[in-house]
Amino acid sequence: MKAYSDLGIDPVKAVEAALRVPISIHCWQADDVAGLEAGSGVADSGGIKATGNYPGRARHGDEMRMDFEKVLSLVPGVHRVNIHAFYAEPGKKKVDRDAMDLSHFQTWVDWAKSQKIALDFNPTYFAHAKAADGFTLSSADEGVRKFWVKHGIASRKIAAAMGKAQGGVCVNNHWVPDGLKDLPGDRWSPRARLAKSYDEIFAAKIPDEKLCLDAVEPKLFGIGSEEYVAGSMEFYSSYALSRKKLLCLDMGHFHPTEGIADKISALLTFHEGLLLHTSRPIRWDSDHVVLFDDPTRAVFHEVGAGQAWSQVKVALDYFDASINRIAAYVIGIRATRKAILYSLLTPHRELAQLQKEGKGAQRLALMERLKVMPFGEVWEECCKRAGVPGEAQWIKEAESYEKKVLAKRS
Ligand code: RNT
Ligand code: ZN
Repeated sequence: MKAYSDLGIDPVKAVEAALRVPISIHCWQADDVAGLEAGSGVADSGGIKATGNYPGRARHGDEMRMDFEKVLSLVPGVHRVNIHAFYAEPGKKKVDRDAMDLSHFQTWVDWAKSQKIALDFNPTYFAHAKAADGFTLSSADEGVRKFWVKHGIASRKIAAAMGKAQGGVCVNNHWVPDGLKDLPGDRWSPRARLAKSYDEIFAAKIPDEKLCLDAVEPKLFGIGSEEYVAGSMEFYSSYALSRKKLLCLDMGHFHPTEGIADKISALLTFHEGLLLHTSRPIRWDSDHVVLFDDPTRAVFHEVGAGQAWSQVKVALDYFDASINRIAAYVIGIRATRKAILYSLLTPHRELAQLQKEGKGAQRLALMERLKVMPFGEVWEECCKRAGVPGEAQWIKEAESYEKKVLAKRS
């Protein structure tokens, strides 16, 4: 700890601040992005794919919630849970995406309240017969396009109602898979229709609109949309800026060697806010479990350097079906929290000052010194304060939960 005080950093304050940054836990790692709709389980539809068949995936909402309670007991700090629309629980009747309302998520809302956590939301524009040809909001089929516009509007109403139930905003993130495997004959029309659809979605008047904070998520390519994705970075960056929406940056949605860290200061010079999807691409948008690695550290380094904590929302987005899913959650959530804490322990002002003074060598020297600081000690303190197991202990709890609960699922 003294090593940080010597640098002018108060580690206790850093820990307290790090614990307060909300991390939104994606519900879809629990069941390999299968969803709860009858006949769904189409994890590989719509440009994304969960690979692996490790036993123990959650098979219904109750198992998901049970798993989340275990996960929440092993991760320090403030968390939210991020629900996708196809995790609706309408009971015996079936409800299609265009007709969903808050009542279909009441179990989630009640559960969140019991856990004292807030929810975020996502419309699900994939894993559906009307998304089978790869186009939703940008579809040339007017019936299909309208169906998804209705779903978008429904999602905003649900998010706002969730916001009302929890007494604070609910982030509603829109991602569509729309794109083509091979060379398009027309790159223009789908983009024009995509903008038109979003304009229709956001024009609809909904109750408690202020409690629904909409974000839009670009992507460079996906499985089956290798050549063309209508909702590219340029498209959504321009859309979000001109329509005052949050822009979502997913760490896996760019060229394989392109990071998002450098984009943060550029975008926040103009945008009001960003939603960050922490993820880990390996050679493609593979959604590996997030680690406390250079790209993740770099993202939160930039947020800290710009003191932009209030302008970013942090959410996780990955799904690995090849390992214990509780551990997959815990590793990624803890890694994200570590990266937040690491940034809060960084003397950003001093680094900026050294740059201003043209002291390039001193700047590099300080950066190198930071890497050998006793970060682990502060992290253990962070876990202790939050009342969760330390780095050597939590995996044992995940193992015993696997033995007792997960191994019994078929
Ligand atoms: C897909 C996007 C999107 C999804 C989730 C399930 O490439 O990253 O965020 O992963 O909506
Ligand atoms: Zn994402």
